[in-house]
Amino acid sequence: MNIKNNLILALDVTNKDKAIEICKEVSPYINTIKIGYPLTLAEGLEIIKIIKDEFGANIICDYKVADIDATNSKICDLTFDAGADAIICHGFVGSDSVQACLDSANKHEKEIFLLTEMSHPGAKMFLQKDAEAIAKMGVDMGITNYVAPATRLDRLSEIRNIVGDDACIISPGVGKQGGDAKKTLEFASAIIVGRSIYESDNPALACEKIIKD
Ligand code: FNU
Repeated sequence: MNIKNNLILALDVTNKDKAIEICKEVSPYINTIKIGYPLTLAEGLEIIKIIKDEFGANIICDYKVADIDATNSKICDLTFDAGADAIICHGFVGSDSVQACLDSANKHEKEIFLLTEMSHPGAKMFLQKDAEAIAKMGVDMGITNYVAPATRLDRLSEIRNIVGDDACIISPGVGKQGGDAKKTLEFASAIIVGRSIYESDNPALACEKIIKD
């Protein structure tokens, strides 16, 4: 996936008009938009195509897919049929569940991003101890796209070591969660930024600052 300025917008607003307004403002800087549960639950799956068609953006659906294989298949099929270019899937559920996501992506000629360790403090309670094993599982499965935290650069660096230089790592946690854009991009292929952009009085300027920093 070609990610302009190595910057992905997390479009976690809960209203279509607001979502379109933000996308318009940031479109000179951003070509890849992450849509998660807040916007999807507010506006329905149709919002994927609306944003994709209006802005020609890559859409990554952040549905953190984490179910049994049969259910994961259905979730991924519906998401790709709705127009998503990629979907974020949890790794902790194990290889059979992740394989179902991968099979759906391959069938639709789309991509998955495997979530290793999350960026929030609570990730240290359970997920962190298995994050390296999750990344190794991803490598064994031939997965080339990952999500790893901007809030703990030592962990991000460790995950980069495991998945290799050719893998694409997208990294949330820059800005409101405390992560630094430039330092994160020493290890990550792209950063994911939400509130620092969409809550800004001037989202375009916020993008510019992040890119220049
Ligand atoms: P912002 N996100 C995250 N940490 O923050 N998908 C993770 O480990 C992860 C994510 C998402 O803090 C989060 O849901 F796997 O406002 C939100 O959409 O910049 C975005 O990344 C961060 O938003």
